[in-house]
Amino acid sequence: MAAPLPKAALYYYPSSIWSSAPLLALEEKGYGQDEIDLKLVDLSKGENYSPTFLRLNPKATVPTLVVPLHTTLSPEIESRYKAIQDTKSIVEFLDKSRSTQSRTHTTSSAPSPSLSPATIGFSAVSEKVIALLHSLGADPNALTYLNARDEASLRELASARLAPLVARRDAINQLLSDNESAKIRVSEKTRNFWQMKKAATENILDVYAAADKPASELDEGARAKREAFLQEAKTGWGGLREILEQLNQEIIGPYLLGDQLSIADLHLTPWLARLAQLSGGTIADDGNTIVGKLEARVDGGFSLPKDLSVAEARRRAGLPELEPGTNERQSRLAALWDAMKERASFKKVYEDGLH
Ligand SMILES: N[C@@H](CCC(=O)N[C@@H](CS)C(=O)NCC(=O)O)C(=O)O
Repeated sequence: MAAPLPKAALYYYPSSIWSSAPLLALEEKGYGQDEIDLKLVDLSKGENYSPTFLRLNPKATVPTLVVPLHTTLSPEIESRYKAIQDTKSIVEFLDKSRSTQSRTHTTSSAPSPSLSPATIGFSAVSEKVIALLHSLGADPNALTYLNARDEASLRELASARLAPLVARRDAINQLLSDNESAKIRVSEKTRNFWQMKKAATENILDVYAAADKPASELDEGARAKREAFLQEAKTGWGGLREILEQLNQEIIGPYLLGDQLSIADLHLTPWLARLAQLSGGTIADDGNTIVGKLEARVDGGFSLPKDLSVAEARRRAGLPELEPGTNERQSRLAALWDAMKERASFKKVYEDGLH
């Protein structure tokens, strides 16, 4: 019997923001269940810092896609692999690697639309939006740790996020001590990386661990740390206003590039889903509600222009009319949310709620 064909493996964590982009892509591109191995990396246990995972991705992030090299697709030759280590390249790879014409290496008969922008102009918009979503100021993971505007919301945040942070710190400590006792052997570079991640984790942990105490009971150092944290949170969340305005402006509607879904929508959706969740949004909310909650969280006085008609946006997305004759209006981000929410890919990736 012929050896099985080498397969690609997607390393992911179900509730991670950026893992959701390739997971949406797998559905949208019609990949068969057995075409790609899904390998869970438990971020809450710090599994991404293990030496094995670091060999695949020295930045220790998911998603990571390990693909067989083209020249060795023949099963007779021992397979060689390369790891694709960032969300943008992974989604592009998944888009290019399944086409409607090719029926080899697939058990799925689902259609496989191209998700690449169709023109040079659209490519430029798409690149710009993806770069903006992955920029430092827009980092949804940082905004997750910083989701507090005052001492009360800091207490709430700490009670939800302290345990996973402690687990991560402990996992890194274990790796450092295993290396110290020569149970494992890693390079100086890896040891430094662990130490850097440990310090970053402890920085936040210090603030969370003291969250229950009123400021008057904190020593000077802890009080200064809390103040710096709340200031960073304010700056981080405040900076989102401009980013939301820019994104909203770029969206043609209902999708970024009009009535056809494209790659950038697969980045926009997980980004928006996490920020919506952090702002108190739920899977049941429609676009106007989600964007309203986000606007209130970022800056109570701000609202994106509602320059699309809901009826028109729904028509463009191929969705049934809601109540005939209403002239409700919405922002472009809201229209994108409503359109994405109806897609099978979204329903699958967010079946357990927003994350
Ligand atoms: N620039 C990376 C960012 C990926 C990223 O931040 N992944 C998060 C999960 S959404 C992660 O793996 N974090 C683990 C960690 O830093 O400990 C990409 O685009 O893939």
